[in-house]
Amino acid sequence: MTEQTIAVAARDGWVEITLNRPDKLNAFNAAMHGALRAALDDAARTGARAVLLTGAGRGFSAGQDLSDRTFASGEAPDLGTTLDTLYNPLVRQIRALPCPVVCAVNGVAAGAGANVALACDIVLAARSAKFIQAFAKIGLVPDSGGTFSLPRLVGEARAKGLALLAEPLPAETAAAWGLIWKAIDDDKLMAEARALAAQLAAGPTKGLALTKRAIQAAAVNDIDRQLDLERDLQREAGRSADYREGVQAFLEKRVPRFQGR
Ligand code: LHQ
Repeated sequence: MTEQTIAVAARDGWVEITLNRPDKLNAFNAAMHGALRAALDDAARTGARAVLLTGAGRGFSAGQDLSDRTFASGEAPDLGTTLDTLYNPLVRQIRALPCPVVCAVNGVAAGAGANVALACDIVLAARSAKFIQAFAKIGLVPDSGGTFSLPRLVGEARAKGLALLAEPLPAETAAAWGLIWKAIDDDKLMAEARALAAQLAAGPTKGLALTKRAIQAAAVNDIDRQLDLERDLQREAGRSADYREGVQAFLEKRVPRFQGR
């Protein structure tokens, strides 16, 4: 029987995707990459207004499956190709998805597993979860966008500490450092993550998607380019039905009914 490497549940306007190789702490193999990319494609194609990504069992993801034949064989594999074909497209896809991606880190997130989580837009983590830049333990370089996101999120000193020492960072410290949005009691994580995904999905999702784009672009733009981008995106947002509805609802002192367009 084929392993169901992910589970997908359609919710009310949003999609919940669960990495589903719990015996291996949801380590990534090629099948799981393929299934996850297809699920994200589907979410975009069907106009999902938010995505929630989490892991089955006691971990979020332990990164690359090191028992995968390609990696365990002892031969020198071309890991650049692995990044080109699997991890980099995944990170690009998450960042380009035109809706918020919430990540509920339910347990340990190590190696590429940690950095895929950090590629999501809002990261919640169970208080017992840990983030480990495990790469240094096996002679590798942080990948899946880690060397981009870590120094931007926590500064160079902490980024280097995390990447060079590969020590587990508890969820609460990750939140205090600004690496993630919030640490949450384990038993409340999924309820809170689902409530957040539902809240985002009921929001002005066209505007939220443009906001996501603007904030991501700020990592590489200077102030002039960023001001120009804000102008362009605000022009687009100002033409949306949700903007009209938001203003109308404010003036009528009622709750807005956003449609994501
Ligand atoms: C695993 C794994 C795993 C297979 C736990 N693979 N089975 C790399 C190469 C190519 C290109 C792209 O980029 C990358 C990026 C990377 O992600 S490199 C980093 C890969 N990940 C790691 O080095 C982390 C390895 N895992 C660990 O250090 C520990 O498992 C952590 C700290 C995550 C959790 O520790 P524990 O809670 O003590 O659990 P455990 O070690 O007992 O693991 C539970 C099971 O999961 C165990 O299997 P078993 O059959 O003995 O119960 C592990 O072998 C398996 N597992 N990670 N990456």
